[in-house]
Amino acid sequence: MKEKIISILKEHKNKFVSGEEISNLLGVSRTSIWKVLKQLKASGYNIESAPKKGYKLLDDKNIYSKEEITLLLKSKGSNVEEVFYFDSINSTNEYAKEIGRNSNMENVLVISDIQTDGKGRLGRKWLSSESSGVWMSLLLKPNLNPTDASKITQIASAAIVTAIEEFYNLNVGIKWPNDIIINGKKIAGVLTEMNSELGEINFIVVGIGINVNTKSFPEEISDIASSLFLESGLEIDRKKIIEKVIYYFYKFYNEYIKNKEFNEVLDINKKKSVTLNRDVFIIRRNETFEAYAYDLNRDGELMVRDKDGKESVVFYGEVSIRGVAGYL
Ligand code: BT5
Repeated sequence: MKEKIISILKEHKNKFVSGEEISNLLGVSRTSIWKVLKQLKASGYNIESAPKKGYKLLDDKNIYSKEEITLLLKSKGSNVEEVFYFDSINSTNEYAKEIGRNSNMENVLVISDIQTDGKGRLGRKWLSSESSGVWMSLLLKPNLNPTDASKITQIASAAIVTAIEEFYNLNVGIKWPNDIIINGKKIAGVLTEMNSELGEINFIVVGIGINVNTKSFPEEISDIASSLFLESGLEIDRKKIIEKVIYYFYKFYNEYIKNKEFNEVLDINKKKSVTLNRDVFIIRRNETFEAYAYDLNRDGELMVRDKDGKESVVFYGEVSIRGVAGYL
């Protein structure tokens, strides 16, 4: 009902709509409408109420909630079927995996304002502070071979880059396989996790973390991390970033799932790569070796050449990459 009342107020933005009118439209009592309006005011909506006239929505900017995100996605015809929103959660990936294990739902988007135990790859941490970033996970159930799951990371990276470049005049790079980089610093990361058995995928969770309006970072990552705000000076409503990233994600994902067409994603990953055409350290468990990264193959895996000229493929998931001359 909350979502419906917000829609009605938005349709009449800056105009009064009476309690009776809302009550007739929704077929519920004026008392329950009054209760919802009270909740909406408490959660930040600027609603004027006047006796006999009713209610007028004055401002709904920057409200980060299930209803606002759902309405925005719906208004753009998104493939997302359901949004779960939290003010705080341990990790949106963990929650999405739980839904994946316990239900038949898919195309579910889990979002939290804060993550208390945000996860990176290989057991690393993802710092996810309040009111500053987009921390979200999509639950998918594609009919794919488990070996193709790494392509989902590249689809997400391509979507993030394309979306960011629509809003900001910034040059965005991809550090293979999952880091989004601006001016040499990390502003976003992707963590794809899969649950599969007997050669079949049960579900995939793609977790996306984007530092949008973050003003500063803790010392442990301040050398390597940045945000869209710090790089551009622009503060943007996080919902807009969500909507665009999700839009491009599904554009590329549907192309791949329905038509097995991965070329556009591969092209973006190559064109935007800050890893290709340079010497890199490949860090695999306790072993590190140096090689020249010269291409991505058709599946988006990194192709490298070692000092003896021997060529090999580096698979997603098992490695970290560092530039020989620093983080990149
Ligand atoms: C990643 O891992 O980059 C994947 C990040 C995925 C985060 C999303 S948020 C929503 C969803 N729910 C989750 O729990 N996770 C996903 P990796 O490549 O392993 O990078 C982790 C490293 O990035 C850390 O070891 C830090 O050095 C650095 N780091 C941590 N927090 C950061 C931040 N907010 N911004 C930039 N760098 C960060």
